[in-house]
Amino acid sequence: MSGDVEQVAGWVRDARQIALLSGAGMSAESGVPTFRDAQTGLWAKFRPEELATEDAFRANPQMVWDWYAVRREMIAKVEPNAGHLAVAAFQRRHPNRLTVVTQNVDGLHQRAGSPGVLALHGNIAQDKWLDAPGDCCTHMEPVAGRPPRCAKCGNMRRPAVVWFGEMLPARELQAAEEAARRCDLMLVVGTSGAVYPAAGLARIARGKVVVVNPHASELDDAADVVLRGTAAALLPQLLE
Ligand code: BV8
Repeated sequence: MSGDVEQVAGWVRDARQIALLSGAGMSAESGVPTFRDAQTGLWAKFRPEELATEDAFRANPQMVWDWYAVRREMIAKVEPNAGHLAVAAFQRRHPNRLTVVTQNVDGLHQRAGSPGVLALHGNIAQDKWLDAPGDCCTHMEPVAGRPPRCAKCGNMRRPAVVWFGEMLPARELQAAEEAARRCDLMLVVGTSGAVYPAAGLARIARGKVVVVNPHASELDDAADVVLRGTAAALLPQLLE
C-alpha cells in the first residue's frame, strides 16, 4: 500500500462522517463508458448540448430516446464493481458513517447495496412525463423506436434524469450539501469535476478532500491528497 493510500486509510478509520462523491469513473470498471474520457467517453461521439437537454429531446425525441435506450440496455447488463461493493460493505460495517452522493444515473451504488444513495442526476432506468400529466395521461401508447406518449394529448415519456439546464432534485441536493458540510473526510471518486452544482460539493466540504482518479481532474486543486488510481483498485484498500 503506498504511503498516501496508507495515510488516507488512516483518515477513513478516524473519520466520524465520510461523504463519497462519485462520477462516471466509479462505474468505468463495470464496463460503463464515461462521458469525457477522450478515447471511450460517450461525449466523444456526442456533445452534451446535443443530447442531454430538454430542447434536444423536443427537437428530436427519437434520437435522444434511442441514445438513452442504448445506454439503458448496456447498464442493465453490467454489475457493480469492487469499488461499489467496498463502499456498500463499509456502510454495513459502519452504519450512518458514510453518505454516497452520486452524479451517476446507472443505479450501481444502489444495486451494490448502498443505502440512502443521493442520486443528484436521477436514474436512467426510470421515465417520467415530459409535460405535466393531464387526467388523460393514464395510459401510454407505445410507438416502436419513439418515446411512449399519451394516446389522448400526445404528452411524451422522457428519461427521469436531470438534463443540462434543469434543476437538481432539491431534497437530494440539500442532503448532499449537508453531508459535505458535516463530513470529516470527502472521497471524490471518478469525476472530472466538470459539471455543477455537483462538482461544487468538493469545494464546500468541511473535512479533508481526497480525489481518487487515474487522470488529472478539475477537482485536483481542491484535494488535500490526490490518489492516482482507479475506484475498483483503491476503494477496497481505503475502506477496509
Ligand atoms: C443546473 C444526467 C441550474 C443525464 C448529467 C458554466 C459553469 C458552471 C456551470 C455551468 C456553466 N454553464 C452551464 C452550467 C450548468 C451546467 C454545467 O455544469 N455545465 C458544465 C458542462 C459546464 N449544469 C447544469 O445544467 C445542471 N443544472 O445547473 O441547473 C439552473 C439554474 C437556473 C435554472 C435552471 C437550472 C444539471 C447538470 C446535470 C446534467 N446531467 N447527467 C445523462 O446522464 O444523460 S451530467 C453528466 O456529467 C453525468 O451525470 C456525469 O456524471 C456528469 C459529470 O461527469 P463525470 O461523472 O465527472 O464523468 P466524466 O466522464 O466527465 O469524468 C469521468 C472521470 O472518471 C474522469 O476524470 C476519468 O479520469 C475518471 N476515471 C475513468 N476511469 C476511472 C476513473 N476514475 C476512477 N476509476 C476509474 N476506473
